[in-house]
Amino acid sequence: MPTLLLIDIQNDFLPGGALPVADGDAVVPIANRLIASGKFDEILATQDWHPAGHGSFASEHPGKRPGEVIDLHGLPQVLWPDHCVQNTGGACFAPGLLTRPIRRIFQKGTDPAIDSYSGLFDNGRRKSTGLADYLRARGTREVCVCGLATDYCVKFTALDARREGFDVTLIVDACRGIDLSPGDIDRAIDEMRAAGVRVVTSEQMS
Ligand code: VGL
Ligand code: ZN
Repeated sequence: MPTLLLIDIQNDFLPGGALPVADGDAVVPIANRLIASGKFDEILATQDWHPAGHGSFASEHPGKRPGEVIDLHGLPQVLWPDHCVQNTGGACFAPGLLTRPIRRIFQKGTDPAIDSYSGLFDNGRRKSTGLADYLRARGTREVCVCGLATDYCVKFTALDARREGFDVTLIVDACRGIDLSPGDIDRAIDEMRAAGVRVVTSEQMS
């Protein structure tokens, strides 16, 4: 049976949060149905988990605004509002998410000098979160990915998991995206498909 990966279903990505994803709260009941479905061996989650003053925060770069792209220590970096600061309410899981079945949480974005969209590696692929090794140690071959945001952390997690040799399924209705440039979400889904990610709806999972 596959493992379900819940990506960044955190308050700051919900409507009213610091980096709100439109309709982001809609993934919670869908994720809950998947969690309770009995179709998954194991439930794992990621959390965006930035220190205050993270390099991806526009507030750290005088004169820059969220949405602008800068060079951050050699990598292109979209600047974001301050979000998911460690141990703040914004970094907590969404209210109502069935968190008890989550066996392990992998936190990312903890290094102030580099962002980490993927749940497996930072954006420079320098440091691992331990998720890939964890899955291999458990003998997991297939992961199903859902959460926030489709065009950032969900996409980078799915692509890294493919690159690491896992079978990857995107549960597309259990994701919402940012669409900083209109079409980003659709392009992200195309990119995942092209990399061999299976794209299904939560209904098709049953
Ligand atoms: C995310 C932007 C910045 C995400 C995290 O979870 O998709 N997006 N940090
Ligand atoms: Zn972030």
